[in-house]
Amino acid sequence: MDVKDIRKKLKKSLDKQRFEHTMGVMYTAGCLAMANEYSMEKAMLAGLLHDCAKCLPTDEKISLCEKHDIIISAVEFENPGLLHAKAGMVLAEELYEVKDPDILHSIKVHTTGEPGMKLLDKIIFVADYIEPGRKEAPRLEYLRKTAFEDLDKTVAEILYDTIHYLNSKSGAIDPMTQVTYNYYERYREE
Ligand code: DGI
Ligand code: FE
Ligand code: FE
Repeated sequence: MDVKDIRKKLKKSLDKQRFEHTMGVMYTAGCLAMANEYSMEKAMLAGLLHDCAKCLPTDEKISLCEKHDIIISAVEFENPGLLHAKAGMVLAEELYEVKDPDILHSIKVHTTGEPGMKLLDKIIFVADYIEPGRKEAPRLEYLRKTAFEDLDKTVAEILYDTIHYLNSKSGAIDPMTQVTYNYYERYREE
């Protein structure tokens, strides 16, 4: 499926706001790829598809995962919003015909991250957080600057802010978010 068709299909399956966010992540991922001598095409395609399952009803996200023997954790059952990453990987492969394992993997881990992420994983993780349409997160100006200077440090700072945000609203922290932070904490300076 070519990128134009993917874009058309996505526009129909995402709400307006999510589609705008998706465009922002696609272009931001492209910029981060330029800054890191990574394939711009791969980064933009991953950015385009990272939230492809975001607007599916919970039961569809669950059945997409179950069909592919993806284990759904207790935290994911309680916070089904988390499932759009794993379900997105399945949908990107099945519906959008993506075969590139790097792209599929970056979609899978884009919400919680994971220890020892590859460059594309980090590009998508960071682009998702700093894209121009994001308004609500704290320290956005700072993170948008460091993203182009030190990707690992930016991953660490985003995880730090996410964990603090979840704690402040008593949201359950996915064990993967925590182990990812434990791994990337070494890249924080302060
Ligand atoms: O899909 P997006 O909104 O673009 O971004 P995302 O895939 O990073 O999802 C962000 C949401 O996920 C945000 O509301 C915080 C939440 N989140 C991230 N890590 C965790 C989490 N929610 C819970 N309960 N636990 C986590 O560890
Ligand atoms: Fe997402
Ligand atoms: Fe997103």
